[in-house]
Amino acid sequence: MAAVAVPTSGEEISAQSYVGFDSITRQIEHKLLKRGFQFNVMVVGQTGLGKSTLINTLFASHLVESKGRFEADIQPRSTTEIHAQSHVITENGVRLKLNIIDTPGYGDQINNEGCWDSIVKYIKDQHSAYLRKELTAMRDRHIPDTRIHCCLFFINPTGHTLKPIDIVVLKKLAEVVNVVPIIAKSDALTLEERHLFKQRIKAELVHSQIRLYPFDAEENDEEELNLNERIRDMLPFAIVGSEKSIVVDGKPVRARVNRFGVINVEDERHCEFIYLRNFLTRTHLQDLIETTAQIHYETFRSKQLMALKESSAKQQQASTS
Ligand SMILES: Nc1nc2c(ncn2[C@@H]2O[C@H](COP(=O)(O)OP(=O)(O)OP(=O)(O)O)[C@@H](O)[C@H]2O)c(=O)[nH]1
Ligand SMILES: [Mg+2]
Repeated sequence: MAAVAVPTSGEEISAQSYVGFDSITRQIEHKLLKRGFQFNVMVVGQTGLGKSTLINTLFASHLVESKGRFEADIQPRSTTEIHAQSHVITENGVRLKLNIIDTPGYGDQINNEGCWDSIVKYIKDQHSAYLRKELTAMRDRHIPDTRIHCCLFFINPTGHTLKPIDIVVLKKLAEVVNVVPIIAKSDALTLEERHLFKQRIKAELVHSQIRLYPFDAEENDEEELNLNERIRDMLPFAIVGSEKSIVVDGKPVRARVNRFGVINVEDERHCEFIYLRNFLTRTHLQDLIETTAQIHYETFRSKQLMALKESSAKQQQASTS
């Protein structure tokens, strides 16, 4: 009888007869599709930069109230409190539960000290709620996820530099959430000005030691690393938002009209809106969700658990002395 070679531990072998575990990807897919995906995006930035408008543009329907006027007699509306809205978007049988958190613009007070506090607190509160659910004895099999997966940070299109307040807020946010910077209302800049502004912002971020998403992970393959590099090159995305459709060549497009003509939001020669949309929905959706859980939430969780341990050790010490 021929001796059968015993595979060494860890060696890759293929099954001799069909076992069927290759269907695991279909099983996972089925389960995930049934549950759907939850994606939570937040918009942050100075007042009037088009945060509410961009949300509407992104998801191509009028989801959030913005200052954009439909009729001449409607007063402009400014966002006055942190406001979350949920929507379910279905595409080819995939259900995306989208939570959009609109925040009031900051930076128009004389004293802007602490204007970011409520925003950072909101982000941490979601981590805290998740941790509490995770720690309960009878925890649910599936914990609803309200953690912010992506924070779009709006930069004023001045063409010069970031405001000191922006640097402070960016720093605070980057500690707790995936921050994606965007140049708002980029129709205010020529392509040349836009390019120079981007370089300046990048240099300022490096100077202030602000490290933004995407982060390279050890498990990333070459393709993913290249993609991240391309995204980092492009950041901040230069965006134009609009809720209005204008008919161009017989087709309705999201666009703005200014003194230079029609700016088509979805035309990459005009702005980088489609790059942002692809990044959010096609290439980095899952990574934004994973990074939130594995980096930001994990940091929060270990800090909280350490604090809990310390306080219970102190209590014990006090009761024995
Ligand atoms: N030129 C230009 N105007 C824009 C753009 N996006 C929005 N606007 C206009 O800017 C104004 C403010 O837009 P909002 O979306 O309400 O701004 P916001 O950032 O939500 O404002 P707050 O809620 O007050 O912080 C509106 O009149 C919009 O039509 C853009 O890309 N370019
Ligand atoms: Mg608003």
